[in-house]
Amino acid sequence: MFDKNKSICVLGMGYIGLPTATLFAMKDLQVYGCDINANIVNTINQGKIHIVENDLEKIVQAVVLNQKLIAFTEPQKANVYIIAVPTPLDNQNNPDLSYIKAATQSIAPLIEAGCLIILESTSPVGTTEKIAQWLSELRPDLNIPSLNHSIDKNDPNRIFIAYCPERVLPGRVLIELIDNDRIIGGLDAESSEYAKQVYECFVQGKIFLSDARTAELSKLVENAFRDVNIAFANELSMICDALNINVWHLIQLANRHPRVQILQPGPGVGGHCIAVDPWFIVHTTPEHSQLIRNAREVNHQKPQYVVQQVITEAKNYKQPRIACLGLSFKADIDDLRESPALTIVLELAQKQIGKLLVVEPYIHQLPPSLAFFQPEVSLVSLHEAMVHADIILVLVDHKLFLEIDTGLLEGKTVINTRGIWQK
Ligand code: SAJ
Repeated sequence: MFDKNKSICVLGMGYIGLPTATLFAMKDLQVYGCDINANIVNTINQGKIHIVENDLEKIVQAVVLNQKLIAFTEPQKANVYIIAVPTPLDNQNNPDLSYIKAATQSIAPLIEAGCLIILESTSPVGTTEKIAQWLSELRPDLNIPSLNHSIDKNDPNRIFIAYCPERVLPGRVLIELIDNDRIIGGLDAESSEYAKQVYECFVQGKIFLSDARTAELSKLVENAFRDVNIAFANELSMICDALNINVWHLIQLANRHPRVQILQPGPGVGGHCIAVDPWFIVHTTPEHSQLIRNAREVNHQKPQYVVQQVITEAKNYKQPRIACLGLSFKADIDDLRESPALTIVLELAQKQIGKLLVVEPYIHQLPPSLAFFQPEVSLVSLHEAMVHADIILVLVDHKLFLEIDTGLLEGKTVINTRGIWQK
């Protein structure tokens, strides 16, 4: 079914779409990258990238140079279409499928019999079926599979549709796209099989076939599982504060049990996946998702708990100077999206708790929301913050912070949301 002469059109040149398109192009397939943002398209066509991801720029440069990857603002005719557009939440925490719908509508006139449409965007259960439904309305001339209507693989009028989620960690995207096991869920067995052949081009992990609904839920469940487990750790940290027990030591001891593996508490859960995806489950089955919803709420409220801790401690100082260590959503990346650290610092700035000395080695200037509060909020070096602050608020466990001379902490109040410097 699939061979090197087939072309691929990837819709959405973001954190997943661009690396995926690049890996196919590296395997000598003709790839068209499509994004509605003309700046992103121009950047890619110059062999450059608009996101931070290890090793990506040099391979984008190579595949753009040999014209295996060409970016456009409109989708191009191809044999395989991969939809990798955002699925954000609206302000009621309901999934917004408008980007997926727009992408489907944009490819509908281009699709020919024999084409494969792959959805990669993290999506609520039933979204792949929605794509099939939208396409059957737009293209009644095509024979479109559904979960209860399998079509012969040789039907000359048929198309193929599958859901193929990724599970890669930012910063390791290229390695994990290649090495991770993958789940593929077709609307029928023929669609799964076709999608498997496509990903086998570069995936070295095992590929497991399932149906579209199971594959959709699997992606959501992986992130919800992690969210629930982090919520457990975050709840423990608050219980321990109330009981005056060191939560880090407690977890270390409890994890000596052969079947217990508690995760680490923190200032909250950030990023654009774990803090978002569990809501997709809650949205589709609210009456059965109480634990998942509660966990999400525990993690969502943790930044407010930290803000209160700082307010309480700041009352001990006339003009408190607070070192805020880290802004990113996790260690050693520059990504501030949905970052609990940023939420906390912003709230402290708005509440005018004191002078905020922000240390974030992965950025060169404050984000506009914080820059607004200058000079009460400033971006400083680690040394300057450690020397001048009364309160040290640890928000991210960047490597740089682990190595400080802990003698500098003497006489200062430490609020340690990440449990570093325990020894
Ligand atoms: N966190 C804690 N305590 C922990 C572990 C993490 O507070 O013990 C916090 C982090 O500080 C961060 C947040 O959770 O704020 C999320 O970080 P993460 O490293 O757990 O995950 P992400 O968001 O970078 O990537 C996740 C991954 N999913 C899982 O591990 C199940 C990744 O494999 C997915 O591909 C990605 O979401 C995604 O795109 O869905």
